[in-house]
Amino acid sequence: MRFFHLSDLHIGKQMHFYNLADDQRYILNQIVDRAQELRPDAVLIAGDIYDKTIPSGEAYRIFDEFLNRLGEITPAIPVLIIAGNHDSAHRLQYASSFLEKHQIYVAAMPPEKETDCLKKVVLRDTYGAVNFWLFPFIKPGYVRHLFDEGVVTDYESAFRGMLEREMTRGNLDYAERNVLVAHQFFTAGGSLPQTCDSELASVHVGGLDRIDTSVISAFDYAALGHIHGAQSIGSERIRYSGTPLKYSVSEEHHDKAITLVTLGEKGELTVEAVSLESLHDVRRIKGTMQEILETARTEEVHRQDYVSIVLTDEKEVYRPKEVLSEAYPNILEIMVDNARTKAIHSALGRAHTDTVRMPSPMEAFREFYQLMQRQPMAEAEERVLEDILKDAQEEIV
Ligand SMILES: [Mn+2]
Repeated sequence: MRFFHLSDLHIGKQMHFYNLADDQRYILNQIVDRAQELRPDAVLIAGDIYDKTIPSGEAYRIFDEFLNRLGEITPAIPVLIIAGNHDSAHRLQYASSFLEKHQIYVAAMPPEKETDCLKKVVLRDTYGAVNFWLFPFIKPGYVRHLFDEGVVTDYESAFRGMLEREMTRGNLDYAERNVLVAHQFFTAGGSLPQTCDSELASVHVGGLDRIDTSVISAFDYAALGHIHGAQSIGSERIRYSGTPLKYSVSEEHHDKAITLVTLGEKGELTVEAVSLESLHDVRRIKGTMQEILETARTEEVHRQDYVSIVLTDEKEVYRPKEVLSEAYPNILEIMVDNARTKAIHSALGRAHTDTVRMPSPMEAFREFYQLMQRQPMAEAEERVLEDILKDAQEEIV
């Protein structure tokens, strides 16, 4: 059994106000071409199909074209889809019973009623059945009512509870071959996956959304979505495929790929990366105005790439964007790194580095308070804020 593992398509996403529709069409067409060539037995998409809960007409059209082109391949390749935290479960569920007739299986809504189960799609190869478990993104509050009081206290107990529920009902048997498709924040014994800027907003502060991989280690393979850089977590069998495109400058060194998984007999697994080539790259350029223009003029560079430019001129350039746009039309941002900006950084008491650490809510508020009140918060005020932040975090659960 060979299948493609994809996730986090984020169709409809913009990057610094650039519409990525052409980039997304290009990469999805390439995925269809690879499917045509490699003939996987299934295509798994582990959540965040769309970037927004209310996708634009254009975003719907792009995904529609993708499914249609995949559907033209014969014999048909089943497509297994779950909802991520960016998707609207209700919208993604639309027409799913119709789509199923065309071997497109969508699980967007978690079980609601006592009698509901997780969606299991069974595909067969020469060794027998492989059960694909479609586990859409959940928050504890989505499923708490299905359990006794006090069972679901956080994301981990909710996720574990849902799997145990299937075992108790005799649906899930780890002696068989099982593949999990899920979209959550998994950690392996306290070690976190490598994150990047494009998924920052999805990952909660405080770590309440973490689920340890021990909860899913009995699966033969876990096809995960949510984290945007391709990586295994804790074991080769548990993997984030990452986004098919770079969605932030922090991903400049990512190798975007389709994860190609081959399951043999129970216990046998091979994971490969099928490289994807994007229409435009996302990268950083650093230098003086003259150096940057010179490179653009004399070297074979992809000028259409999405670029983040750091200017190092000591004498600051007037209207740099107008000049640089001639060489690079798709500029994401222009930053200045010289004696003046270094002085500002050191006056703010920050180490001057290229990466900016996200402050905790407490640190951010402390800084804001200082700025507005021209004095630090009193101890009693800090305690009030701590309570408010704690309440807010509990609400997330
Ligand atoms: Mn995502």
